[in-house]
Amino acid sequence: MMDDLFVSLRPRTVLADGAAWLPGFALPDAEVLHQAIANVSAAAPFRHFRTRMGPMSAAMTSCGACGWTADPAGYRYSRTDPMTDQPWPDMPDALRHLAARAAAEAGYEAFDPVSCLINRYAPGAGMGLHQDRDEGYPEAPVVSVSLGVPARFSFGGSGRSDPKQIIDLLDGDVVVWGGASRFAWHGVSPIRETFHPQTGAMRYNLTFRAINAALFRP
Ligand code: MD6
Ligand code: FE
Repeated sequence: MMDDLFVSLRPRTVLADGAAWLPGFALPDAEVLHQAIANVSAAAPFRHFRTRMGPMSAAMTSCGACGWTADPAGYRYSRTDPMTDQPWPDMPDALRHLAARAAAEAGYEAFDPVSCLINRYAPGAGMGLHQDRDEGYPEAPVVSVSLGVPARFSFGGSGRSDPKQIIDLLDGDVVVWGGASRFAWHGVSPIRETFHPQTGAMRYNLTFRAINAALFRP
């Protein structure tokens, strides 16, 4: 009841051509999502990748046929988890279906993600401005699900210094972007210290991606 009220107070919003914000879309699946995060991270633990710029403040893991990895040499999608040398855990069907339903809501039919990157932000963690451009599949959108404490998200254009929209992503919010917005610059401000009943001080973000198999690395 209260959930319905809050959802109706934050209507679906087109952020830009190809990009839609679906407030609360994933709330009915929250339990399943939390269970999936627990299962995936039991097999493929959260870790802070080190890049040329130093360790990332968000901890990450993945599920699906490949996972996003980083080291000082660069970024790539790998078939195995470099921490365990095992394949990444399977993507649960419920997650794949949620992502496909969200994509369809935003006008992208038949979205079939092969990878889900899971980011975990503790208070103070954030993500600098970036583009998602390692997927080799520009026709497919990225579907992003936020869980737990809020995040201030900046969403710009395809030029790094284009004007940014600032939006607060709350528990259960989904953002879908593709088309003309597929290479929009975006980032997450440092997470404030607050509390969420399911996640404590943490925020989780799941991004579902279709990736060109030719780009997978071992
Ligand atoms: C986050 N999200 O929300 C980080 N990338 O924590 C992303 O970097 C992102 O939300 C591509 C598409 C959607 C996203
Ligand atoms: Fe991104």
